[in-house]
Amino acid sequence: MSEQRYPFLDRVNLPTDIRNFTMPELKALADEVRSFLIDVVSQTGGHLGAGLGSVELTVALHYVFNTPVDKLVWDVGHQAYPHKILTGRKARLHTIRQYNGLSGFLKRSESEYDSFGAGHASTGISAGLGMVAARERFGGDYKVVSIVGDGAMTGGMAYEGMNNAGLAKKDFIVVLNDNNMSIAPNVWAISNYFTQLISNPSYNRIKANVYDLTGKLDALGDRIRSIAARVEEGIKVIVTPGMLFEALGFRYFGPVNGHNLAQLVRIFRDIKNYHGPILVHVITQKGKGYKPAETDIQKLHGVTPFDKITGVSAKKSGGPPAYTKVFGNAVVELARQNPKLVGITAAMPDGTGLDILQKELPDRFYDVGIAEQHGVTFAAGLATQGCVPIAAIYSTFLQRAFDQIIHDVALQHLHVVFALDRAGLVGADGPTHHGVFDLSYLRLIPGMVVMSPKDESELRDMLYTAVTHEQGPIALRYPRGNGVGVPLKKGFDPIPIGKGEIIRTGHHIALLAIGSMVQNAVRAADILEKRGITCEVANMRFVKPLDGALVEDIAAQFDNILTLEDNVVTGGFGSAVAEHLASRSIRNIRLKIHGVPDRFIDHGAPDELQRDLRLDPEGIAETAATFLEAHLDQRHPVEVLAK
Ligand SMILES: Cc1ncc(C[n+]2csc(CCOP(=O)(O)OP(=O)(O)O)c2C)c(N)n1
Repeated sequence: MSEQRYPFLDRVNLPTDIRNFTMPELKALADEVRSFLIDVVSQTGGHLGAGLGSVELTVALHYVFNTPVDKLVWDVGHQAYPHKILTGRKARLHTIRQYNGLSGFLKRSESEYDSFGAGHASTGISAGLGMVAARERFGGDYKVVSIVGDGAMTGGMAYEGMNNAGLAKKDFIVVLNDNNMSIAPNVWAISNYFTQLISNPSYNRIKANVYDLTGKLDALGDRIRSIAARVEEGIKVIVTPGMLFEALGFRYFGPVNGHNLAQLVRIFRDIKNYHGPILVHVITQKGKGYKPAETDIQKLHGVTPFDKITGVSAKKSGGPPAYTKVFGNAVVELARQNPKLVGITAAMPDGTGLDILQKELPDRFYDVGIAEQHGVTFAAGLATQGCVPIAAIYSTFLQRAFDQIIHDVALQHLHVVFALDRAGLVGADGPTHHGVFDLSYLRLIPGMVVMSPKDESELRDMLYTAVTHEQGPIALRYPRGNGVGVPLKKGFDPIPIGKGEIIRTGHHIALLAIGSMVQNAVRAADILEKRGITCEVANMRFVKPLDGALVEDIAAQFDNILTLEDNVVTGGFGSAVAEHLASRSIRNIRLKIHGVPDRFIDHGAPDELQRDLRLDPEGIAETAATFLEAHLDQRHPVEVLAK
């Protein structure tokens, strides 16, 4: 960092360093934070748009509040890069999302300023309220401020938290950071409601007058202020009847221009010592201050390294199509064949590939907001009336809807197709986003079919199998990133439910693999062959129902079986194999379950993480070889490999 480029930021390591800044200095600092953010993220990649939009808000909050004693609770966390810059981490920002580097989200173990970890949306209000309750219990003296986006406000948990907070009536500040965007444009009524709050001219005029009045009354103390506030409340009820936040027990302040530092500082200073739950509605612009991000907001939400001048990504295009894209195209093909088919996303049209359906057949597409639980029950409702809903939800976010899958879908044997993108190790987003639990949490549900394709062509056939299954819930999960490059045939072929396939024959050891691990198993077999060890490789396709006959067949031929999955070893694919062998009293074979160990896996490039966990081809080959070397040791017939 050069002296001339960041004269103010160079003076700042922690928020205490800015608290005696003048307003012009503070503004200069905010500009430098923005430039620094663009400088670094253009080289590292990461989340950009949300951070650019929250620069002034972050500066103002750390200026006015006594962090880290006062607690800032950032919802989701992808907007917190400016917060990281101002809280002792600017020198390490260039390591963000990299192996052993800073996390791309909030992380309690990373900094005392990260009062609550995040990555999934809509948790901020509940977590903040918990801190408030603890403060009341232990008699602490600190403020709690939860910063929540308008996108996160489409998640039901935000209202569960507000409802509770309004009832508790304790001092608690919620900042609604409203940029009218989720990752995609924000959806439905709540977003319209926020827009109304901003654009209702009569209300705004009165509101501004009332706020100015209360502002000018500073010297006259709390009494007049509270009378003025009551007048303001009365006006609000007349002008915007049924105000949602007020009804939930929050005092509403705003809208405030989230890029006007002086105004932000003033309002935070004003409300800081007010009592009861308060909501400050701050209007920001995603991508603010960087033209390419302002104009292509969605694209520059999360970025790979890019050219700072043009905003164009340095990522090379080409190569096999992404699984997401193959899925999105297949959905459209199938939807054209079957008028009952509809697609559902929870705020991730581009991420799931359903944007293709949205574009091609808009009336067959639903974006329910960041509301996975609702999305699943909504799908269940659709299924009761003969629709074939495809709920396309990332593996990690579907965790939210576990009970809905059981109670609303599976228990009623409803034909809902679950398409879980980003299964396995996702890489730079890290532990909040790895999709490594789905095989376990889906497998235990009665009547659920769980499958995973070995490549993008099989993904198409599995999707076809799923939409024609008609006998209850069925899930397919596939990884982030590009397919393996196999040719895509025209049309679809059904896959018999519960049938795996042998894709390579060998003599020394059987590798039973699921999903993306099939490719790694084949490459591991190549490596081992050079060492004189030949492997039988099975593409098992289904975790449930497991191809028990195939497992028994293999057990009859091989003393050594290695199962491979990019799911936790607990309760996943390998467990299914072990349970099957045990249920048939097949005990004379050695089984090793190789997968993601029973701990949370940090962020890093997917290949680095796979290498670390010995799930890359070399690691699998090594694991298999070591397993075979121990062949003479018959003391451990079943072994779970968990580092
Ligand atoms: C439960 C869950 N579902 C989906 C996502 C993916 N996601 C990350 S950020 C985001 C949009 C958040 O919008 P908002 O809260 O308005 O924040 P902004 O990016 O606009 O600052 C979404 C949908 C998530 N993080 N968590």
